[in-house]
Amino acid sequence: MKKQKIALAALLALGSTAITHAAEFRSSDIHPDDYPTVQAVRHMGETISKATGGKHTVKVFAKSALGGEKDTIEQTKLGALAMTRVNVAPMNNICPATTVPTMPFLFRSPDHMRKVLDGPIGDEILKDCEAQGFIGLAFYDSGSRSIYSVKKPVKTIADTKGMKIRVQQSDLWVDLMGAMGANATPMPFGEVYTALKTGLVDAAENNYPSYESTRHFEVAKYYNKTEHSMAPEILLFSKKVWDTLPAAEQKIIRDAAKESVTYMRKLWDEREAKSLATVIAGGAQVVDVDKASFQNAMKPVYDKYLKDPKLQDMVKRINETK
Ligand code: BDP
Repeated sequence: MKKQKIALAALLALGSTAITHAAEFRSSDIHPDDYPTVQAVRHMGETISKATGGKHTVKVFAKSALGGEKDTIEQTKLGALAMTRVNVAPMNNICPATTVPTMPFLFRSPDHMRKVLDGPIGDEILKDCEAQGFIGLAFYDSGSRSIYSVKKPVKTIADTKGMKIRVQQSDLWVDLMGAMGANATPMPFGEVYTALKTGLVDAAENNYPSYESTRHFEVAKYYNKTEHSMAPEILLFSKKVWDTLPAAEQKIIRDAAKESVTYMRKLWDEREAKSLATVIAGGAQVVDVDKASFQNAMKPVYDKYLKDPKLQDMVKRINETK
């Protein structure tokens, strides 16, 4: 009884807006249950549940159960969904700063990427999404993306000329492939397997875990190590829902998200190695690529997407990050 009175007094002291009901935050992901992004958000949910004494929980809907990334971003903006875990690419047209970590050949290594995204630059990018209705909670790893092709290997940029390559739904990606001389076909992730199989596209591009979990390696057996982008994953919370939560609970959610990054990275490193072994056992061929030939063609992409001095400065600081 006494405890209840104290709790009530504390809540009243915070003002009426601070009194919220217990919530089950629904979160979406296009990946299957065992994928590191899904596991990481579930882990975050457990942390939140513990820290709020079971008041708030997170339920992750995996495997595009609530739609593709463009749809779930929209639902999150409207507040119909509390959270969504997506790649930064479909945010490129919405939140300009997300183009920076998507840029081709920007990060020198996974460590470089982690260092940048864990620091002030990462926070600036996350913050930039707020004006568009999203609380950027964290970045997750997504490894390097490389082109995988059905009919022939890709060894230099001459090989991508005229190739139809599936990309994520982002203008930057269309131009990135254009700079390689390829024809980009933007489409949701869930449609790629059929597109490769029916010849609608000649190739797609992704990291090892996605190439493996989707079984794309069965159709496109050349995994050509272009490693052209390390576009990370981003975890977004609906600003509409966020604004109904008391500050103390917002802090719990932010901290739980940051903490889940360490957990995710461990799973990620393990999964990359496991996926590589699986695709090789399944007949995929990993092809070495003349990376410089691709790198040298990227200037038009930098010129077009980094017109804003703020973004140019970010790239400069990223390059200077040791
Ligand atoms: C994967 C990302 C996922 C994207 C997918 C894609 O984890 O968020 O939807 O690539 O290419 O690596 O669409």
